[in-house]
Amino acid sequence: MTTEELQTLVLTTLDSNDSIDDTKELKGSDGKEVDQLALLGALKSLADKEMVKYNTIENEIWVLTEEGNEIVDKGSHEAIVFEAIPASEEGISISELQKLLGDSGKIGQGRAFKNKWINKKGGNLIRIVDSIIDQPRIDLDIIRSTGKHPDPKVPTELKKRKLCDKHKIISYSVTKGPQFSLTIKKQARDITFEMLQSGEWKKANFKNYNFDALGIPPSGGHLHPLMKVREELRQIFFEMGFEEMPTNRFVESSFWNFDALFQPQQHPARDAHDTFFLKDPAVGTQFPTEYLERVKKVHSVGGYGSNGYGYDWKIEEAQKLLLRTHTTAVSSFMLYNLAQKEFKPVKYFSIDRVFRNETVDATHLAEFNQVEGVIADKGLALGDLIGFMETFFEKMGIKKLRFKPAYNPYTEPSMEIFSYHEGLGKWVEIGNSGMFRPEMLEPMGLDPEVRVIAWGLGLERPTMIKYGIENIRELLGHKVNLTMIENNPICAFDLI
Ligand code: FB9
Repeated sequence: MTTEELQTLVLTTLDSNDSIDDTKELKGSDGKEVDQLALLGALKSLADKEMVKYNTIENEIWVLTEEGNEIVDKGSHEAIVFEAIPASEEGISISELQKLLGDSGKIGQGRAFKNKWINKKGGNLIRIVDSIIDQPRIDLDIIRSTGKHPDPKVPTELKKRKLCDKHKIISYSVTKGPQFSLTIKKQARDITFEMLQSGEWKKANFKNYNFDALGIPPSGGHLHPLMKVREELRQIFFEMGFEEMPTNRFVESSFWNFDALFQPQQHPARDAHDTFFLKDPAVGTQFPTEYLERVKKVHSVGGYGSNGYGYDWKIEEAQKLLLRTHTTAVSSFMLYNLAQKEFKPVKYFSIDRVFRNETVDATHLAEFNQVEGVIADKGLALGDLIGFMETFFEKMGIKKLRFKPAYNPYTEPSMEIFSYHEGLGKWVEIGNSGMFRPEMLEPMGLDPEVRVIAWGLGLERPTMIKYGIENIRELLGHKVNLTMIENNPICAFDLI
């Protein structure tokens, strides 16, 4: 029944009976009890117009479960067992009975025994009483038709056998309101220009303001899960006393992205297959010239104890502008600036987008967010790097780490980092790390004593694992479902 139909039913009933003691008695046009929830909506708007007044009536009634209804219809399991056992001496074999009654047989046997209706004789079951009273069936039938039982203990017992449950039934008592009438006058919601012009507003019947109305929840922005994980990682770095590097420059020169990191100009990562080079502007020219000369030298002929790469280093190559392939490009710039001042130990971090011309697949896009930690201090060793990473990943909820020797042009030694992921039940590669090479640090002007340890990981993988996202396209891109963004919980690493 529609709200309008329900309102008419209430008004006409009130018109003829002055009040409705319990709307549970109200029968709809289909003769069935009206839906109390729908009725509430109808009553609310009639009460708003002061056409009726209503109070809520709460009743608790017992309602049978599916099994309870079955027992009323077919009898209790124990009664069915009794009926299935022939009244004869030899009775029936248990296996026979099992075949006959299936599971209900098992349940029924136990109770029939307990009720001292049947007993075992040899391998068979026999009756030990002539007839029985199926009390549960009787009681459940009473409950089904009345919603209660003369002996309140009975339904409670039957509830334990999951045969009935207590339900709260809401209904209403209704009386006429001061504005009662059989016709529902449309209420004006707002005073309009026309009403003011026509004076209509003087006799209009305005809808009351519902100051309890919650109103439309203000929709606010939602942080993308990646940004939530990013914020968590930033807090971890700040907790560990790190300073955030400025990463707001996606376009870098090949010099800071590669050359400064002692990555040779013919390195495969430096060709357009892996790196997005800019067409316009294609080159950058602002470089600290002396430093650039030292970089040229260490690449071409070596120095600082290194043989270098022994190739003809070209400034044209270093000038090429590109979309940074790693935030390590920012680290090189920051370490160079550090070398220009009185040395002091530093701890830097960066979390931002990097771009690689890679084939897009379920876990790789042409860009990802790199997380990087860099620590510079005199006398740092590999053990410090491992120690720092254990502390860092511990705060990410990642406990068991393993390190595998690896290679990066700008770090020696280098290590890939693995952690055992209980949920995935396997060792997961969670990042890369190493000690920046002297060929990178000393041309900057850093004291040879200064050691710089660094590690990096991606933001996407931990976010996907944390939010149970299989395919990167569900995390980023036009296929992302916004509800996932809207209602995904705040990221708390200790839950990873
Ligand atoms: O993030 C990665 N894996 C990862 C990280 C956390 C994690 O958390 C789970 C809850 C447990 C799960 C997985 N990786 C690094 C490993 C792989 O996913 C890898 O396939 C993809 N890598 C990206 C690069 O892909 C081309 C992740 C990204 C990455 C790799 C290396 C660095 C940074 C990001 C680095 C570095 C570095 C090394 C030395 C000095 C300075 C920086």
